[in-house]
Amino acid sequence: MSLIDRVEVLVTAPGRNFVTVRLTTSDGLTGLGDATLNGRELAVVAYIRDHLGPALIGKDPARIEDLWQYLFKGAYWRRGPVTMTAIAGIDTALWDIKGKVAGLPVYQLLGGRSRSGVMVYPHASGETEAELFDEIERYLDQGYRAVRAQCGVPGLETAYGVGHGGRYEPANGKLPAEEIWSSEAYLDFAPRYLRKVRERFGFGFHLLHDVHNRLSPIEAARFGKAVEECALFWIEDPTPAENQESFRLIRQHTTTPLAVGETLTSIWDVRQLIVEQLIDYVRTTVTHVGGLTHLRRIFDLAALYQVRTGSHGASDLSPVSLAAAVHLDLTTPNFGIQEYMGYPPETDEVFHTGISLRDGYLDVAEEPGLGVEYDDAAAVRFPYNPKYLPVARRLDGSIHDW
Ligand code: CS2
Ligand code: MG
Repeated sequence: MSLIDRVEVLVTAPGRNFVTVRLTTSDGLTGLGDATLNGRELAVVAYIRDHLGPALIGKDPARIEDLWQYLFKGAYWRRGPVTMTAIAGIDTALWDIKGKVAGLPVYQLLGGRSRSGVMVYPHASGETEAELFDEIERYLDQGYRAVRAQCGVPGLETAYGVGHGGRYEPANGKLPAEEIWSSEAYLDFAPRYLRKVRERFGFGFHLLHDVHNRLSPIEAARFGKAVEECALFWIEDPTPAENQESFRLIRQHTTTPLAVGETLTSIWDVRQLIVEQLIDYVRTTVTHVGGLTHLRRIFDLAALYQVRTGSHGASDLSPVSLAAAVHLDLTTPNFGIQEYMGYPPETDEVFHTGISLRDGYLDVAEEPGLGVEYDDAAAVRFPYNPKYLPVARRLDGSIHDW
């Protein structure tokens, strides 16, 4: 019988930091999993290296479900981003190995195709409306069916979601940068530019917008109402979701669809949002909810309540995460959309994937497992480079949700 022989935690920064788990079996098969937690990478490295990894040696890699329960329940301490990201790295690598053993792509193990491709949305952003409009035009010309729009807010020096003359990368600086936020300025400006986007480009594509936890429930309700005429695909994270019932208030006021979940780490964190139909899209992702084994469970719960999926796919999730997401998206009946920002060339030097993009749809290559190769020689050229996500302060200097 083939057993787990080696657990490696690989850290590299080709464009940004990524943590990758590589499992090797006694008969020489390897599996990869993403375990990147932006700004907290080394906490996950230590958790796998010092706690989970040693317990896996000599175990049967075929028993994915049992190993998941073992790692989750075996800690006694439950949930949380560090734990769930560490479990995800291992779980995803186990699915990769199972696919290689079977000689099948992972999506075949999950039930086979439900669709021919996975609709994605890229990020269009600009410090000014003119820059934003140029980016939207560029994406629509490239054939995307959906675009997320984020614009700088007049009067505020920085805004989340806005790239500065290139890719959007919020993790920056050896300590968290401090940004100033005004919900009043945002509430005044954002509905106006979103309306202009529709006036200029029409309604023939899906338009998305991320609120990034910045509003209170009643402010979010007002925002949702103000953008109803834009027929948005969704507004994302209108208010922090620790208090799941607060979405009831937003719901009572607006028909704008709501999406939540990128920072949440388990089915219990989205349970009420789903079973009370307080959201329309669940944005949990492979890497932060304990891998494919647990994400599948969330998606199945969502299906019962007509909630669709829309997984987080920012480029701080590695190409291994994207591959795993696309395999699951291909099979999930209640799939909605997948976030996709693409990667800079350095990232592609380390992670080789057969993922293809055509007419705004992603697909995987017909290779066994996840279809991702990790290039060790390239990876060592990009050493770990500690970086932090920013914090936000209100105009009076107090801390706000970033
Ligand atoms: C964002 C992310 O993609 C999104 O919707 O909310 O860019 C988020 O800020 C980063 O993933 C944080 O690491
Ligand atoms: Mg977001």
